[in-house]
Amino acid sequence: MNARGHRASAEHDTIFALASGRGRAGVAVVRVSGPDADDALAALPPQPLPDERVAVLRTIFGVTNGDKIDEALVLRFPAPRSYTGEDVVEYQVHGGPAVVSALLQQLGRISGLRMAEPGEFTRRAVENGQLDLTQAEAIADLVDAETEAQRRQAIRQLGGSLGELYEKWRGELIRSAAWIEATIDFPDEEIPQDALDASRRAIADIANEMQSHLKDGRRGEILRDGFHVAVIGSPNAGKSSLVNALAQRDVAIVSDIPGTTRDVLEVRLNLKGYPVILSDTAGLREGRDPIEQEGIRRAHARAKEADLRLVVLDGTAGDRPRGLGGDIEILSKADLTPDRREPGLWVSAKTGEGLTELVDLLAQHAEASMQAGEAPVLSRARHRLAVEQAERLLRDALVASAPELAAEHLRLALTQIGRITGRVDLDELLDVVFRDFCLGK
Ligand SMILES: Nc1nc2c(ncn2[C@@H]2O[C@H](COP(=O)(O)OP(=O)(O)OP(=O)(O)O)[C@@H](O)[C@H]2O)c(=O)[nH]1
Ligand SMILES: [Mg+2]
Repeated sequence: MNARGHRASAEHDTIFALASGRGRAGVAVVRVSGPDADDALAALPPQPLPDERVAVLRTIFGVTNGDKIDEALVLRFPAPRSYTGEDVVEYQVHGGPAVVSALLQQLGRISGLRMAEPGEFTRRAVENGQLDLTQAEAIADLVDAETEAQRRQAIRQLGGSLGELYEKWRGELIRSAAWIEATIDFPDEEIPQDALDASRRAIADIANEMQSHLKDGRRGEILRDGFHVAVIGSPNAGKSSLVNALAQRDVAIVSDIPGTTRDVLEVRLNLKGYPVILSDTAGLREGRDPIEQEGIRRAHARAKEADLRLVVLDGTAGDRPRGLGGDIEILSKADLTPDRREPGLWVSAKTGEGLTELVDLLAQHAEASMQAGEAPVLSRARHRLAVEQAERLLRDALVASAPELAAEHLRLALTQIGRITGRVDLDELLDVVFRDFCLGK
């Protein structure tokens, strides 16, 4: 076990994989991690190891037939100062698929080496205490980030801000738990009352902090997943045309036959740095056939789930449906309606009139529900569930009728928090803190 209580991975085998993207590219990166990484480097071909952390140009030869594979830049990152915390070797080769597969094949022929499973490098980084789980998630988010705001959130989380907050809570709770456990384990000792009072106050403070941490309008999760906008309205109102115009692509079928759209169709947009997912839906009316009825049922369901409902009203129609439960209403087909008596945002999918204003409006709504302040935000439902349960358990601990019960609630709360960052080695930590606080001083 290392300082953070994670098992050192000396018993791990050595793994390798393409670390960069698939397909042809100028350069591809192949990573090798594990105790045999250096030996593998020294085997292709047999020659002394380069200095650590210095890029060196090497000609790579096959182990079996001595065939020249490629000229590569190689880098060594000896443990523990590497991504995984193990010995790591990286090859930068020319990014052709045949080059990459030849190198992977050669590595596979070295005994003790095997292909990495998806995510295995990062998993080892977590196991070796290089990253906590929230940081591992942040790496996945950073790789997936499509917009500026997503990138900012991921990089902040990678910096450890979220993990640090949870670790701070965990550290304080462990102290409080230690005092309460002391009253149980050492009933004859004099446990200072003000220490117990301070513990209770700390628990109450953290429960309140958790409460406000949870009251964030799901902004971190929305930013990760995208802000969902359901486009709803009557058949033929121009919903699909509008979605196509906003996406600047011909994604949805448009026709003058009412009831054209049946399925829910999603397009991802980047509106001023914010990820927005538009859902085109079936026009709402009494469905004519079972398929259309199912489409309408899906439209209602999507509207309910969405973060925002954009109602498209047919600008050319005399009577317009009201009460569709929209957050924003727009009037369509502005180009066909030169004589507009009705106030509102008029939009034309055909001429582009009003689209800039609509994009601004959507971006404003997206920004308002995603923009984060300086405080670290929950970015996954997994975090939210754990914090919710932990808060409840802390409140239970505060009103518990006996110290044994309070201690049990606290332990469960600690486990919940520990699960978020991946640090659940509670007993060990409790022992350490307990020794410091209650016995040895
Ligand atoms: N001139 C003009 N025609 C439009 C505009 N928007 C839509 N239309 C026409 O209106 C008709 C219906 O458009 P759609 O986009 O298919 O309407 P919808 O709301 O998706 O209809 P459903 O899928 O049936 O619910 C088509 O003939 C479009 O070409 C517009 O801005 N200007
Ligand atoms: Mg449609």
